[in-house]
Amino acid sequence: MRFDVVTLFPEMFSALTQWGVTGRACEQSLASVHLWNPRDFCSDARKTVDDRAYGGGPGMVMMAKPLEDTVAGIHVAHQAAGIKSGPVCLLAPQGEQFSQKMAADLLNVGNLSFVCGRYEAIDQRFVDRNVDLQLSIGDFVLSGGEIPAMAMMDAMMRLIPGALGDGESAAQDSFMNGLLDFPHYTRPEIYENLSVPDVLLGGHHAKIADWRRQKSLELTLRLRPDLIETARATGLLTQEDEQFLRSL
Ligand code: 4GS
Repeated sequence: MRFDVVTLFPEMFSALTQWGVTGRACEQSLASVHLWNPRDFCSDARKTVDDRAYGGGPGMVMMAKPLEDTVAGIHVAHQAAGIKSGPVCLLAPQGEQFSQKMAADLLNVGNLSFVCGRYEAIDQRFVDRNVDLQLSIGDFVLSGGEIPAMAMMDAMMRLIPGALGDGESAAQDSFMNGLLDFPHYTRPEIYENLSVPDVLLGGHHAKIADWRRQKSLELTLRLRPDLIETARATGLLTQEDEQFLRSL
């Protein structure tokens, strides 16, 4: 999977490409991240990428032309590499809220390009002409789209077959089954007078699986009842799950 990212701060992406699971995915060429700085597509000596807003008000606006030339550069690179350009995504609070399902779905649409805004805003004409999809990581305002882009690429990269090592599994992750994760424990068996639940020490695999499923259901019902509704509506709950939920 190839990602192309338009950003004024390409160095930030080493946080994604140099560390941990995502770093390994890049190293093994399971994913690649190509960084594009709009400053490299400016025609003026000052390399201007922003200007004041028409209509006044505080804050600068990113100009359409350097961004559009950068996106055009990405398409040329895709053509040269003989690959299909996927959607161009803008990271913005007005976008659709990103989710685990979207991470899995976007993995199948092919190569993705992200546009990371800085400053107050982006000229709307760039958005109208070039952006296919607006995505958000939540209802808050960040100073740039770089962290949301990295969050989304992280969520997608770890779903690529082979990205997770032995003993790590995306299928077992919280949310892959539509529910919150169950509690986890490791050594020591007693920590500050607190013991590990007995069932986890017994080695009875079916009982352990039941306990974990019930903890997931219990936690999800308590903390995120909306997720129970969605899981039910999408057929992710069994008869036993429903029976257990009624018992709570
Ligand atoms: C988000 C967000 C965001 C909006 C980028 C103001 C700089 C900033 N992007 N989810 N301009 N929340 N973007 O706050 O995705």
